[in-house]
Amino acid sequence: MNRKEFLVSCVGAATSVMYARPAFSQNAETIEQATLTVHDSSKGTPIPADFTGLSVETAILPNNAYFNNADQSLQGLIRRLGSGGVLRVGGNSSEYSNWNGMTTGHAQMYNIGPEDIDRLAAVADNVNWKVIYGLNLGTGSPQQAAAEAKAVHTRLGNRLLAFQIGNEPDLFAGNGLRPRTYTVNDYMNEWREFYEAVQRAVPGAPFAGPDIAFRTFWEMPFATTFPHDLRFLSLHYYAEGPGSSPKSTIEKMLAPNASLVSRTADLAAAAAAINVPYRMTECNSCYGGGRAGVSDTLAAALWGVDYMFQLAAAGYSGCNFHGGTGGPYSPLVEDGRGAMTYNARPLYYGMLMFALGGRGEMVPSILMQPNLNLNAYTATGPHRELQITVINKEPNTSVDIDITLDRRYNKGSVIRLTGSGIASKTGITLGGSTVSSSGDWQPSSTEPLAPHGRSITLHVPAASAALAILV
Ligand code: BDP
Repeated sequence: MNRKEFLVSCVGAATSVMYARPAFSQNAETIEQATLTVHDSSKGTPIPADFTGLSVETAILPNNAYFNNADQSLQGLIRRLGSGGVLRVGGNSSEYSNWNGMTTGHAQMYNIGPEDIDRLAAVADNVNWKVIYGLNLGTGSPQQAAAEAKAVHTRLGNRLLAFQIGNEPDLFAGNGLRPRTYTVNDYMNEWREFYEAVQRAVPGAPFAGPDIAFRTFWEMPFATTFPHDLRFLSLHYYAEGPGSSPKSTIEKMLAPNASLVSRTADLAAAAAAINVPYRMTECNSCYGGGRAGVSDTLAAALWGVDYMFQLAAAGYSGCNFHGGTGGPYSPLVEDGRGAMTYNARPLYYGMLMFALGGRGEMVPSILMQPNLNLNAYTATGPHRELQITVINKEPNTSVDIDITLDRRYNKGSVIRLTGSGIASKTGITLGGSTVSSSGDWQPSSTEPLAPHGRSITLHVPAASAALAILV
């Protein structure tokens, strides 16, 4: 499937039709024209209410300054992203955890105890989010996993969306956790053993998997071997990496990535074979913790909102951005002025924009544009309001978009995601406002937008995104 076919198959991601752009448009600060035809009376594809997610390293659990009932900052920032999201706990560190002092004979680096699960559960309750919990396959044992799962299940109850067994097992053959000959069959044999041990301790416990890094040919055998045991299939994705490489650039992060399309096709086929949803359980702009000057810029905010819409349009049930507070890619960062105070990074603003414009059902639309790095997504909200999100990832080219609609609307407004330039790390605003460290945010500058009959014009400056809401 090529990119164009992929876009056509995605309801809600405007199908892009490119036309040749005159050479002069490469100059700084040009303005281009585009049109968007929105089929807002068509039936849409629902965006799941628990689509938004965050992903943290398991190693963060014993840090009582992170998930802590008394903290108002982290909880406020999570809450601002919407009620009913999903926290995923896992990552590389999940393969080196010890459960409650139980030994497995392997070198394990830190201990998690019931009190750590209590704190996680208290925060999940307070913010009304669910949890995906990764069990240690790398250096763990079925007995350890069963005991840990029992404690997690007892405390989280219905908030537990699923357990996963192992983090990126498709990399085990290369990262020293297993022999170089390790295959998906070996993984499935181990998975079954862990799964059965957990089921004996917690009958009916929900599971998902295989939580792989990128070898999506693992999805189909895994799905069809365990067709009745999985709530959803999972995958990870990083747009580029590693963070230490100067080749990890803003330009590369923002470029269309064909591997996401082909991996999604494998994942979707496997999920369809056993009729379950599929979720991006860990992802971000750049692996290796992200790259400063790339993952923590306005460009990452634009990348993030675009990527969330791309996944929603491609049928994903959700998307968990990795980071906690670590690395330049983290949507949240510790304030540095004291324990338990966090600040929103640019990527967080992208997530917040999705929270505002990614509700309800994605409806089809067609974007005609002169080969710009520009995407549009259209969704009808719970009250039939129309949400049009346009993301202009061009550093120097603005665009005027003539929008044609099926339906008539009385009035509209625009909220913008902007900063002082695509590489700016500070001064990012949404609706003219910043997000406070307790998650307070409200737009200070919404522009009115008057629909003329069934048409409107929207100007989207270079390196910015605009959300038009019509009612
Ligand atoms: C993923 C791991 C996660 C890492 C991330 C990274 O699952 O634990 O933190 O890569 O490289 O592969 O940043």
